[in-house]
Amino acid sequence: MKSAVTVSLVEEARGGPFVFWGDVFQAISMAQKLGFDALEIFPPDAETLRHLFLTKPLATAGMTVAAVGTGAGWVKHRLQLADEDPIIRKRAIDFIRSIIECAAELGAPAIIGSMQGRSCHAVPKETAKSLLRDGLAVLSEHSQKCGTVLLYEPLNRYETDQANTLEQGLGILQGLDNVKLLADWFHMNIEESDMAAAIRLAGNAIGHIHFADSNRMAIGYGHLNVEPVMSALFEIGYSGYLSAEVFSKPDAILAAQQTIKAFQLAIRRTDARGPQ
Ligand code: LER
Ligand code: MN
Repeated sequence: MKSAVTVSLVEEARGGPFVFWGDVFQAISMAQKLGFDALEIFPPDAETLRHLFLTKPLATAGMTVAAVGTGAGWVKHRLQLADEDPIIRKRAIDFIRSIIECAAELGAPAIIGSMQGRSCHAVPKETAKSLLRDGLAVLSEHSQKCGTVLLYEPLNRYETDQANTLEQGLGILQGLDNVKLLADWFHMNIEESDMAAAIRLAGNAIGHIHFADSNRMAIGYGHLNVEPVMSALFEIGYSGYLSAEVFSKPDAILAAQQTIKAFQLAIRRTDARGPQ
C-alpha cells in the first residue's frame, strides 16, 4: 500500500477536508520531506491543472499523483451528473472528461464524488441513479481510452442518496468494469455497520481509499479502530493508495505528520500479523 496526501487548489472549498492548500509546489516539497509516496490533487478545472506542468517537478521529487478530484465541478460550477437539466448534465460530463484527460497525463484516475448529485423534487431517486449510471458509463469509456480507471465514491447520507455504502456502490457499478470504488473511511464510519466486512465484500472492486478518522481528522486524532479495517485491506490484497482527505487541523504540517506516522504504524502492525 502507498501513502498520499491531499492538496486543494479551490478557494471555494476552503474549510473542506484537504491537508495542503493553494500552493501545489509547496505541497510536493512538504509531502516529499515527510515521506509520502503521492499527492491527491483537487483542482478548480482541468486547464488550471494542466498549466501547472507538474510532470517534471513530481518526477524530480520522486512522487506520483494518486488521484485527481472533480468536486470543483460541484462546489465552484454547480454541475452534477443527476441534474434535471440536460444542458447542465452535458457540461458536467465535459468538465469531468477534461479532468480525466489531464489526470491520465499525470498517470492518475479521476474521482466522481460530489459531482454524482442526488435526487430532488424534479428528479426522483431511481431517475437520479439512472442518470448517474449513464454518466458513469460514458466517463468510464473515456477513462479506458485514456488508459486509466475511473473512481466512484459512495458518500454519507447528508451529501448524496445515490450510494451511501460500499455495497450500494457495487450496485451502481454493476456492468461498469472500468470503474472502481473509492472507500472513504469518514463516510464509511457514518454509514457502514462493519467497515472491515464492507471492505471484504467489495474486495477487488476497491480502487482507492480516503484515509480519514471518525471526525475527518488525520488517522489517530479520532476514535476509529484502524486495525480490523487494515486487516481487511490486507486480506483483499489491496495495493493502492491510502490518501489523507482530512482537515488541515490543528494545521497542515501536524495533520500530514500524524497521517504518515499512522500510515507507517498501520502497515507495520498489520503486515507483522500476517494473513488472518
Ligand atoms: C466529499 O465528502 C468527499 O469525500 C470527496 O472525496 C468527494 O469528492
Ligand atoms: Mn472522500
